[in-house]
Amino acid sequence: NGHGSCVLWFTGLSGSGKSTIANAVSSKLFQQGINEYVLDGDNIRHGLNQDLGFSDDDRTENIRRIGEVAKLFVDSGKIVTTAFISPFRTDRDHIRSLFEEGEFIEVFVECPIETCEVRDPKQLYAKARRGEIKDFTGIDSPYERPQHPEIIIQSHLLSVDEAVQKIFSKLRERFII
Ligand code: GGZ
Repeated sequence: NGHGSCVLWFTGLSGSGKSTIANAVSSKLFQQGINEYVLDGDNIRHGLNQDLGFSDDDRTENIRRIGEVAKLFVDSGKIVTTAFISPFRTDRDHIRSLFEEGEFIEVFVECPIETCEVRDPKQLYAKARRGEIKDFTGIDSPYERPQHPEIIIQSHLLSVDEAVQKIFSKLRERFII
């Protein structure tokens, strides 16, 4: 179908902009007639993974299943975009190992937690600070930054369009599109 397949694996804090940027990438790929799909909380945590919560073990299982689903989509020839916090380095590295060299593109959406907390679109940080949500990433549950991500998006410094451009450059550089 005229393009390669890969997974764009977004990782970052709640409120960092993963879903916004992932969806912007997805619609631009779609406009170009590229066979793409987005995996996010809406279609995964509410369906396949509705039995899972936010303990460390549940997050690991969440990410493991998403990795396997992403692999199926990549095998079917798509460009898959995933937007999950995926806080644990070993979990992300395990998923990387499922893919061929070059097929796994880790996109670190780097944003200071202070900025995420000010944005707080769903008031989840506020709830976590009040102790109404336990095990909240960045508050009382860890986030392990990627050490060698293929792409770093500093979402507090770039516009969504600039972030999309940066990701498209990588896809072109790798001859995926
Ligand atoms: C972090 C939580 C939590 C806790 C509910 N910790 O900003 P959102 O709302 O839309 O994105 C967050 C989403 C995180 O789910 P993931 O599947 O991406 O997490 S992980 O990869 O760690 O499995 C947030 C909401 O769910 N949320 N409780 N305790 N985020």
